[in-house]
Parts: sequence; C-alpha cells; structure tokens
Amino acid sequence: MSDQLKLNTETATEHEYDGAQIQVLEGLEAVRKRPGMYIGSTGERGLHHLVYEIVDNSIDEALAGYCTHIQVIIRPDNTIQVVDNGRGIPVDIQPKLGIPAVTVVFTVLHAGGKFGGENSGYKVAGGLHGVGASVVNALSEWLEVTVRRDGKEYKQKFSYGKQDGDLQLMGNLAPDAQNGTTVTFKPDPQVFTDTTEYSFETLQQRLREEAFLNGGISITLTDQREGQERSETYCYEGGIRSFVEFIHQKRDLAVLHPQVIYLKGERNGSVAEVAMQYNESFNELLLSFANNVHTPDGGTHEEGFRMALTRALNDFGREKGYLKEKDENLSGSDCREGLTCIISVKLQDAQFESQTKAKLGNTDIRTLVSGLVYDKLKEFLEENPTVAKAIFEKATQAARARAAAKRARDMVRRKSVLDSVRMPEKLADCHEKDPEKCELFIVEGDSAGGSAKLGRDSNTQAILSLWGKMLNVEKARVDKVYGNDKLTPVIMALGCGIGEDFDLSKLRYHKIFIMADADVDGSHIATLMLTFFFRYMRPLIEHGYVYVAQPPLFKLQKGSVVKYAYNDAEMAQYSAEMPGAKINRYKGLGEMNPDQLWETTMNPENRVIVKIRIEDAERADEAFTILMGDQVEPRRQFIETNAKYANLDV
Ligand code: TSJ
Repeated sequence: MSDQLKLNTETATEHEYDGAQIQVLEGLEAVRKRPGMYIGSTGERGLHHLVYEIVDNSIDEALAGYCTHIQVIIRPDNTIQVVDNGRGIPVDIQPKLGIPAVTVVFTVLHAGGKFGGENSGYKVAGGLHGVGASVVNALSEWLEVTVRRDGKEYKQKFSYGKQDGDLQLMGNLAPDAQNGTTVTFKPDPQVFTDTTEYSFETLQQRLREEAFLNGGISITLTDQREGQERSETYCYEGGIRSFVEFIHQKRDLAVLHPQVIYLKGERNGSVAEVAMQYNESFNELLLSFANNVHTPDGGTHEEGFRMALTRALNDFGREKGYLKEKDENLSGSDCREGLTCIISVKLQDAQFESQTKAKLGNTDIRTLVSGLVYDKLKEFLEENPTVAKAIFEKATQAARARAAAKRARDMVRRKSVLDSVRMPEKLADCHEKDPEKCELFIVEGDSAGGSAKLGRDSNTQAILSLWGKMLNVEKARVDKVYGNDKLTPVIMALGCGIGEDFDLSKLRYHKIFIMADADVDGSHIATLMLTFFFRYMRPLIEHGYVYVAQPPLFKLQKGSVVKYAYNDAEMAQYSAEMPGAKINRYKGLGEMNPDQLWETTMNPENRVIVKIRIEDAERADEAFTILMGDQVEPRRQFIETNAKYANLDV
C-alpha cells in the first residue's frame, strides 16, 4: 500500500534529498540549454529520436526476456504514448538519492537501467546517443509515467523535466492485469521549433527495423490523428532473416536460392548474427548494426564478415574444384555481387569510432564474426551443394564481368590520352572554362535540346541533347555502362570519369541540370539519370552539383501580363488573380520556344530548380537502394526544393 512508499520517502533526510535534487536539476538544465548535444538535433530527427529513446527501454526489457509487446501511439494532439508489458520500472526507494527508482530514471542524466544491477539481465544500450528517459523528460512540456507492478498501479508527472509532485499510488490492479510501463509525453514546442508533428512513416521505418533486429518482439504503431487513423503491427519470428526477405520482396528481386542463410554465434557475452541471400541483381546491399544501432560506416563486424566470406568461398571453391588451379582467386566484390546481407552484433561495451556511432571499433568482434562466418558458411555450403553451385556461378560471372570492365576502362583511358579534348557531338559547349561558373543542361529529346541551345546564355551554359535508350544501371553491370550510347556522352561531357576513375577535379561543370518533361516519362528518365550519378559519380550528388530543372506547367496571359505556374496551386492562385486569362498547359519542353525556355527554366534570375541531395547522408546508400525499387515517387525522398518562385511580369 501507499504506507510503504511514504515510509521509505521519509527515511531519506531532507539534506540528502535537497542535494540530490539540486544535482538533478542542474543536469536537466544542461539538456535544455544544449538539446542538440543530447539528441543530435532539434529538428524532425531529434523529435523522432525522443520516441526511439523511450522505446529502447522497452526493447531492453524484451531482450532481458520480460516483455513481448510494445505499443507506440501517436495521439490526436501529436503527443506520444509508449506502452509495454514488461515488469514495470521499479518503484522502490534508491538508497543514494532517497527517491523512487522510477523518479531517478526520469530526473537523473544517464540513469537509465543502472539501478538494475549486475543481474538485471542482458542489457543493450540502445539509442543513437545513449542518453535515455531523463533527456526526453527534460525536452518535454510534460511527461507522465505509469507503472503496473506488484499488483499496483503507480503514476508520476513531470513538466519540463521537473517532477510535478511525488510518485503516487493509484490503486490495486485487477487480478488478471498485466505488469508494464506506460510513458506519455509532449515534446516541448519551445525546443522543437521547426515542428512537433510526428511522421508515421519515419516512426514506421525505425520501429519495423527494431522488430527485424529483435525477432519475436511485437511492436504496434498506431496513429490516432484525425483523418489519418491507422495501426500496424511489426513482429518477425525470423528476425534478420525476415529483414533480408523483406528487402528482396520490396525491391522485387528474384533470389538465387530459396532460403536465407542464417549464421549465429556467441563469445564472451557478445552475440553476432548474419543473414544473407543472393539475388539476381549486381548490387551489394550490406547493412550492419551494433546494439540495434545502424553503423553506416561499418567497422569491425563488417570487416570480419567481408574477410571471412571471401576466404570461405575461395577455400571451398578450391576444395571442390569450382576454382581451377589456373583461376585467380575471387575478389571480395565478386563474392558480394547480388548479395543482400544483414549483420547484427550485440555486445556489452560497444566502442564507436565517432560520436555518431557510425563505425564500430571493438576488435574482438572482428574475430567473432569472421570465425563464425568462415566456419558456418563452409559448413552450409558443404551441406547445400545446389546453393553452393549457384553462388559460385554468380561469383565467377562477376569475376569475368570485372575483367571485361577493366578492358573497357583501359580502352577509354587510352582513348582519352590520345584525344583528351574530344567532346560528344551533341554537346553545345559554353565559352567559359572555369567549372565553378559553368552549367550543363542534360536535355532529353532533340526538339527540346534545340530550343535550349537557342535560348541559353552560351557564355556559361552548355547543352547536351540525349537520345537513345536509357540504361537502368540498377539492372546492368559496369561493363554495360561503358559504351552505352546515352551515358557515354554524359561521361565525356562531364570529363571526370566514373567509378574507380572518378576525379572530381576534372569536372567541367559545377551545376548539372537534368531537364526533362514534367510528366511521368520525364520523371522516369530523370530518376534513371540520378541513379546513374548515384552509382557511378556519387561525389557529384554529395557535393550538391546535381539539379533537376523545373519547367512550368502552365502559362497564363492577360493583355501584356504573362505568368507561369509551376504547380497546380500556383495555377489556381494566378487564375484567381487574373480572371479571364488565357491559359496554356505545357505538355512538354518541346512546346516552349527558346525565349520561353530561357525565361522560365534556364535564366538564373527566374528559374525554379531542385537540388538533389542525399537527404540522410548516414543512410544514403541503403535508403537509395531500397527506395529506388519502390514505385512510390522515389525522387520525393531525395530532392529538396531550392525554389525561387518567380513572378514574371513581362
Ligand atoms: F525509461 C523509460 F522510463 F523511459 C521507460 C522504461 C519507458 C518505457 C515505455 C518502458 C520502460 C521500461 C523499463 N520497461 N520495462 C522496464 N524495466 C525495468 O526498468 C526493470 C524492471 C525490473 C527490474 C528488476 O530487476 O526487477 C529491472 C529493470 C531495469
């Protein structure tokens, strides 16, 4: 009953209590002063990070074996509620601070889990910055925790990180009620000044990932906001095996063998899991995680995997005669062509090479993963000769393609030495030579190319008209890229080479515009071109040199006043402003005369341009890979409107 709680509270002397409280408040003040230091940013990412920080506590409880279901609810007012069916956060008084453990969790910086002691089960410190509930509390206008435990329900409220009264005993639980913890909070709009609006999709992506990485845990995400009510549950008995299947399904990739290969090993309290499956594409997709945190820059777990995969395949291939004496060894990339692989390690003292946890540094993990993969993979190949054969055929073909690509590359290199200023015939170059001042417009179709050539500022703007069939580089090997009649002129005009040969210092234009019709075909062509840049000239995107030109969709004219509308909303606005205007809908770039094309799309004073960037540099690679396969408007994810909406009063 509440007696015990009161009794315990009173055993703490006033002096101790005050001291602890002062320390606590100073800690949380620091969080409010520099929120970015604790959650990375106060933008959309930081806002969502609050949820992960809370959910990670429930995941820890699940990993300890006491919780099976976690619910995340976006409530109608954009507040968040997280509910689990674990043991409930302990409420007994902490001897050191003289306050209940649950209060410590929310008011003392870095207190999460510490009170559990040595035997509190297997702990994995989650969260990008490993901060915890007190940080979320400090950055919330209010937060409320409910604990169901020992047949009772307890509740405590906080505002701006400070407790709003003591932990209260609410009453007895129904005899059949489940234990657990519920946390509800409202992010402080004074901290999250950009937005306090949660995105279902963003939460969905991370929570689904958590469900894959922690097989068997059920995570429900519910949106209760008006007009967007929905609920989804993620639960994968297959864990990271299901993750690999999910990626292949989502990208619509045919697999080379029916079963995902799954390897698991433990050593000195660390656990390593690998799930891998080959598909018929030529791309490698390797995602690694340490303690459920994505490590985009890899580290020892990835190194161990790569080393062991190459060695296991070569050794096995020699033993079985797939590789003859005269054959060279398969290279690492030969062994990974068309491979989708998830590596997940869980360890006690994860060491990261950077604050952002981008790269794992623990060296014993390299040994664990490489030993596991070498031994178990060879065993698997031994037991599954049909799969082994398919993998060897794939890797051998990759080796042959690599040799062919090298020949093609050498030929291109020789050519460029002999004839270094050769430019494609469809390039109308600019006079300026300083790349910083030069712009290249890559234009689909001859008639649009003709208009652009006439309309441009030939001092700084070059036009390259493209024709021929566009290659989808996601579905082709590098040897097909060399010699493709649509891509070769682009490579020649840019001058910086591709792939291994890429040299940014040779780039001839620092603004590269893809100019295509504002319709489905145009958007498809732009996407294919972007994919090519991403795969073979990635630094162009990383440096922000790639843009998509935005031709207007409508022209409105009334008397001498002409306005161009770039979207339907503008169109509605302008047509209301100038009733009775004559409206032209542009079906394609080809319909515009050179002057119009210049005025609306190319003139730096007026044009609307969209800069292509890798929205989330940390996750760019897999995000791109996964999303490119999506049918839903993939570009939307990668483009940032950098628009100058212009009123053209002629
Ligand atoms: F941290 C938190 F407050 F944000 C939070 C913690 C939020 C949510 C939604 C759940 C949790 C949480 C914590 N769920 N389950 C637990 N478990 C414990 O804290 C716990 C319970 C019992 C024992 C024990 O040794 O008896 C130890 C621990 C760490």
